[in-house]
Amino acid sequence: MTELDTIVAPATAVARSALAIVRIDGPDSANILQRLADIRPDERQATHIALKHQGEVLDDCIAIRYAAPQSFTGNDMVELTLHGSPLIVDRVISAVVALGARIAEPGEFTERAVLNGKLDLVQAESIADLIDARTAVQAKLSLRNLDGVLSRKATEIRETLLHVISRLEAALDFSEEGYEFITRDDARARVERARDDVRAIASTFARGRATTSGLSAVILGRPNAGKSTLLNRLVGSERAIVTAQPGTTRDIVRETIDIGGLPVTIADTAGLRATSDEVEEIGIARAKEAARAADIVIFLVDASTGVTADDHLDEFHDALVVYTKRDIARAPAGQLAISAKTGEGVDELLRRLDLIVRERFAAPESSPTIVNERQRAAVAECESALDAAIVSLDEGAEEQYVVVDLYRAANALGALTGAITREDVFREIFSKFCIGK
Ligand SMILES: Nc1nc2c(ncn2[C@@H]2O[C@H](COP(=O)(O)OP(=O)(O)OP(=O)(O)O)[C@@H](O)[C@H]2O)c(=O)[nH]1
Ligand SMILES: [Mg+2]
Repeated sequence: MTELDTIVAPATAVARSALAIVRIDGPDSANILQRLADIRPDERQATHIALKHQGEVLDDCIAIRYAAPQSFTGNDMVELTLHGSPLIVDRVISAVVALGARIAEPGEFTERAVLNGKLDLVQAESIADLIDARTAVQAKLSLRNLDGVLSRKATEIRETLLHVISRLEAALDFSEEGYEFITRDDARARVERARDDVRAIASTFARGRATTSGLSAVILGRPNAGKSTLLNRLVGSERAIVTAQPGTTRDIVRETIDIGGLPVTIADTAGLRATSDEVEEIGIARAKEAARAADIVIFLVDASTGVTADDHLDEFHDALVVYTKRDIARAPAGQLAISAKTGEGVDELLRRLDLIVRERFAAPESSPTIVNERQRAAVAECESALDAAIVSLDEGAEEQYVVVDLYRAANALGALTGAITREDVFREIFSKFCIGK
């Protein structure tokens, strides 16, 4: 095995701040620290040291030394808490590089943690999501996956499959003697339960993705319906231009607010109407395109004119229809009505939006949830392999065919968490399964 590089990088944003952390990871980390500070701090003891390089003081800092395998990466590691000056961070990193380390690649510390089995792939991904989280609900979902809710479920299902595989394979080895290590009914029942569990995980994708990436909402409606006025009220600032002239908004204006615990990016668009103005027409095309791609469409109807054929409301049947200008006109009974100008009814609109986000998009609070395309693909592969295995079992196919699909399913779950597969099957056979010798 080749010797691991020692790597260095700032762990905090490079900006003026009270403190800044620099991480050094790899076999040389403690030696480099010793050469900069003249001492080798005790493991896991915050130690106040002066960093010097080539006769110059770099900073006065707190160093913590971790010894493998008890560190975030599982390697020998040093964390330096410096004063938060980008210049100091730069000089310290240059000194560490001069002493033999190299600058870390993006994500390399976490990658090392995965390679050392400190984290699995899902946990590594959830660290990135957690750092990107903009709302408490997003942070909660990332923390659950970092804690291993999804990984544990995937591992549990995978172990069930490996158990079935090992018994079917044992039956193959001993087929001449006529031993049966698992009945087909038992195998089928276990595989079916695994398939149902995997299906349940697969079904969380839309919500998991929506929760991590946030949602898009588009405000549509005819010119002067009050779209820009509503956007401004929702974001609490004069973000979009409002005038009494129809056709004011041309380009899309976007702002993100928290609704139902998720970041929702709201787009104010050009009013929909037939027009000969080229710029306005482009704006209207963009509005429609944005609405088709949006998670939520809020369709504003001016209560003083009501719905007309020009609205083309039928093109957006999922839209939440909201009557505006209730301060000057009455909306049809039972319809959600607001005045963006006075604020009447806007709370009710926000409650409705909150409900839509929670009921249609937010991730469930407790079940294992997948959040990205890589995870979706792995789970889908597993589900299709299990479907195939069930068909084979039902058709009375030989064990060896069933086993091929079960391996594919187990490997897909292994790919999800980053685990290895074939060796695990051996371990399952040898550790728990005594063949009587
Ligand atoms: N009385 C009343 N006037 C409103 C209300 N909402 C908007 N307006 C007025 O209606 C006019 C148009 O408002 P905007 O918010 O610019 O309408 P818009 O839908 O963005 O219009 P376009 O950008 O042209 O498509 C302005 O004069 C607003 O002050 C409301 O709830 N009540
Ligand atoms: Mg507007």
